[in-house]
Amino acid sequence: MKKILNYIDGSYCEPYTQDWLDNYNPSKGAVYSKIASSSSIDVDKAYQAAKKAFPSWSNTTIDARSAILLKIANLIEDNLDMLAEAESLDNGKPLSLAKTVDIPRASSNFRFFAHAITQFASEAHESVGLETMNFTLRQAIGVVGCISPWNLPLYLFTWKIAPAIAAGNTVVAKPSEVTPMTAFLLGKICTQAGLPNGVLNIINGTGPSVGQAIVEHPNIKAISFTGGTKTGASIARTAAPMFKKLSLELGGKNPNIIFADCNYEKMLSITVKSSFANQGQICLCGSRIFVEKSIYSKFKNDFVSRVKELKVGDPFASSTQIGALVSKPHLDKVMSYIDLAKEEGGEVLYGGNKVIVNGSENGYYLEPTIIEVTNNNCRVNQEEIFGPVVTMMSFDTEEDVLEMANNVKYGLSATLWTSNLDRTMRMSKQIESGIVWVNTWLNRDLRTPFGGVKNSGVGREGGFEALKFFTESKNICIKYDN
Ligand code: TXE
Repeated sequence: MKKILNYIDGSYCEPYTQDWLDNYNPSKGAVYSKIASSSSIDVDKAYQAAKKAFPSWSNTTIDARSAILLKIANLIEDNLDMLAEAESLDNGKPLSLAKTVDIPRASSNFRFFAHAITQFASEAHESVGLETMNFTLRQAIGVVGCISPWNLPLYLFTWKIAPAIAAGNTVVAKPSEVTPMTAFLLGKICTQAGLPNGVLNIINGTGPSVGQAIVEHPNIKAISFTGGTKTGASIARTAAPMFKKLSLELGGKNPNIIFADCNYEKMLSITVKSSFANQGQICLCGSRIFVEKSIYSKFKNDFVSRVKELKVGDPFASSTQIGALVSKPHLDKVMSYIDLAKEEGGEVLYGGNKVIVNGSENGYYLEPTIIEVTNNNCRVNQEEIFGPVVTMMSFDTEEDVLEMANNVKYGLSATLWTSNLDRTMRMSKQIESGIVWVNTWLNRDLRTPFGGVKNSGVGREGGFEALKFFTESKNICIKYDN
């Protein structure tokens, strides 16, 4: 059976303990490869390689670093089909999605930061009249840790690694043990692109073992993490007393707010996507839909009939719009929320059942599910489900919906559908979230800050924010005689 190895100092290697985890193909519900189940010994080996590589890499010219990142971007593009197939097999997402979103975005991440680093400048402050000149150095931090989740595997893995290495750091990275395949394949691409040995080291294994060892490592100075809010809190508890730099991109329970004056057709088709793209396993999905009362029953009918048309099936079939959920435990978790919704008095308007796909009877398929609720305080409206499940309810006034949108512990993103500019400005300013999309969803310009407030995390990724995170700024103050 194929083995997913660690990538340390430019070479693939087995874990020190020779322990292995099963890797599942979610579309079949069957084990199809073995994953290195590494320990702190492997993490330290990776750290040593990264430490050795740091002096030279951090002093490599911006042009040379940028050129290598561009080569990685090109190689990802050249291997689009192979990587998309691997992603779809490992994660259960439709191949069409991996081909058009995940892998192209992984390539864009490297391309974007290859260019961004050439434009990254720092400030100078002249203290006029005092014969003093200050300037800011932004220096690479050293060895940094990047820990990523399973929902957008290569997309989010590269979103962290690209700025980290562009800024001159060396990296110990851990992909999710649920979806390690494309990160494993990236190792070879980095070698082909001429990335010096030790600049990127990839260690596979579980969160409590490998993730924890990265976070606890005394000399890994910064941690960039995307994943669940509980895990983020545990990472913060470990890293904060060690005074590490931390960027935490956590869960969401995002409101999708629909006013009667919106462009209805556009709203309807994008709402289907923002509800169910990637099986609803995107932290940015609009999982709480609020609809203005005057169009509520029309929306309810139209939305249900559109969602009924979505084709759940084998991720490799071209007609498939919704693939398999990522794992059996995750499917069970999502289904438990559907049961909870019923207990709480919610009405399942559509879906709620497992789907049996011919030839893939053990796959983790679930119907897209719409639940009508009457109270924003119920648990299904407050807790992150992270699957193909949305709730919907009506609202009377702008004030009411704003109160409900903000009455949740998360604050990652919000979507607003309206043609009223005054309302757009009023609401955008008051919604508690890191991102507000108006008349669109998941529209990403990589220069913009990305991250959440409240329990959705701390820190911002994207553009110069990411390069600032992955550098330490130092003020140099020079006094001179006139
Ligand atoms: O994520 P984990 P899980 C949400 C979603 C989901 C829930 C749990 O609601 O149902 O989180 O998912 C590593 N120290 N999101 O449990 O565990 C882990 O190995 C260091 C939202 O699968 O947070 C993996 O590499 N690392 C989210 C990464 O953390 C640890 C995407 C994320 O996995 C660790 C995924 C530890 N102690 C889930 N424990 C988003 N924001 O997009 C685990 N890890």
